[in-house]
Amino acid sequence: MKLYDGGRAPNPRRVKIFLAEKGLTVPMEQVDLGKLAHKKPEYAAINPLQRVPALQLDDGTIITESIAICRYFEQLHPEPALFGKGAKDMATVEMWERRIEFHLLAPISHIFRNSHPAMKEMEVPQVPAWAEANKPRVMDFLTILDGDLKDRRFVAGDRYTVADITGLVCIDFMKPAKLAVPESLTNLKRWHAEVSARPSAQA
Ligand SMILES: N[C@@H](CCC(=O)N[C@@H](CS)C(=O)NCC(=O)O)C(=O)O
Repeated sequence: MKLYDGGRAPNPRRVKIFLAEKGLTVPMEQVDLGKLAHKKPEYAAINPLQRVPALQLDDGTIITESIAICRYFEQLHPEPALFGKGAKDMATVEMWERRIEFHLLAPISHIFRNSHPAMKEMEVPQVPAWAEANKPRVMDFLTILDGDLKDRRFVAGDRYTVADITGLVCIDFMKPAKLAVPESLTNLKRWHAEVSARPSAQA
């Protein structure tokens, strides 16, 4: 088994935090996004979408999409249950995971990819107006999340889950996207401090 990793890029980081929470170690190969190694034929043969992460199993199967990779490990190593336990809990985790992917990770990615000079070869064409259009969307969703975190320790309830991992990665990804969490969102800041303090956040 081998995980094709992309350093501090947000999606590979989600998988690495997930593995750290499970206490798992997987052999990794670095794919240097800065050098556009993911666009070379060798990696395009692994993932024709030319994105990281990708997991190659011993039988040659390739799994891409961060959450699909995380689900693979969850099935093999059910504890701790990072996708929840039982119908209601699992649906709640899935709901928040998808909300955060669609309403936070996607708009932050659009902002970063369409405004950062380092992305000009990966996002062609860069559309600065699209970056601007997404800024209020990020702030609107953060305000909603902050309101929910008033009554909960973690994003999807009392236990740390994959939704916290995606949330943490998003908030950290705001920095290179030149965005900041407003000081007024105190519940969000409290949650971010707690999840950042976990050893897995070093991944
Ligand atoms: N939906 C995919 C997204 C993968 C993705 O976009 N990865 C980024 C790094 S965070 C990438 O490979 N970017 C390279 C590029 O855009 O050329 C997932 O969940 O893993």
